[in-house]
Amino acid sequence: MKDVILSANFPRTIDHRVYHLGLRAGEVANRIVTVGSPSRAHGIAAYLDAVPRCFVLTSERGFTTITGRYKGVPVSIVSIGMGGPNADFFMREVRECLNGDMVVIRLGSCGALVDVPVGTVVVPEASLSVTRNYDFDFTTSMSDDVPYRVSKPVSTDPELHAAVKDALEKTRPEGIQFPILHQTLNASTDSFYSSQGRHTSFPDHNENLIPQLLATHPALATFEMETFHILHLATSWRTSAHPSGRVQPPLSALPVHPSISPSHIPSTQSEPPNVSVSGPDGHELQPRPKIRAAAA
Ligand code: R1P
Repeated sequence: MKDVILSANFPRTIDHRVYHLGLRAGEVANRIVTVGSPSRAHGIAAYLDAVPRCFVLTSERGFTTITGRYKGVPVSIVSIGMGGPNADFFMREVRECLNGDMVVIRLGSCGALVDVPVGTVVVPEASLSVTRNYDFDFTTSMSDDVPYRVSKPVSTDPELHAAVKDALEKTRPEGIQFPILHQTLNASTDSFYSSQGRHTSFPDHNENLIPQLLATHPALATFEMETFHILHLATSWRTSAHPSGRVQPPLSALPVHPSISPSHIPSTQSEPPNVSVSGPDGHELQPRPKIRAAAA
């Protein structure tokens, strides 16, 4: 990746790669499964079609993208590491490499706040965020403020949520009887430790956090660290016309990286093409694609 920044606002390399994931248009599909670790990404990629061979890229910053086809449909698996900031890099940078809808399913592990066997699969309906309140005085605890802030919940895409639940039920291995929980609430936290109620040598003032959360949110079943931010960005994102009123040239028209043989890059463009609409001045306006997200 050539280390040249073209714009401080949205940095890309001179060959149009987004700066942290290292991708450019054509290398990531509209349908994405995101996971936390590269080994999991490669494990899932084993189910992709053998032909064409998958595109695999691990960026300088440790994001791994594997793009291939599943039964002919382009899919990417993206390993993003942990936490909201990494989820933010993922969502924003991938969005800039795509046209049309972006469909994201986060597939990850979580802690359980309900008494279910290890291995139970949960497909939450919504997620809220629990974050450390830096204005609370953690040293003295002499503060009128609360040590942790809890957001309103944000919903998953209902159609995608139902599709993920149905697919998991249909493909459940024989002999595994655990229920798939799907009417629950998730909490994404900004720490694996303090804001998930774990006790370390730091004065985190989190002794009452879990009982308080369960009292105010009885459907809360899981703790993890990424889903809320993915859902928040998915529901808040909307495209608009380019300020000039003209449709921006699709990034997917850019040539592929010369060091990667094009025959090794599965086409990511099986989505229906965007339908152009005209503004009052006759210029074409961008339609409004969606970002749809769910988690399991
Ligand atoms: C913490 O150990 C990590 O595990 C969970 C949490 O969200 C956090 O990222 O997710 P993954 O299993 O996807 O890594």
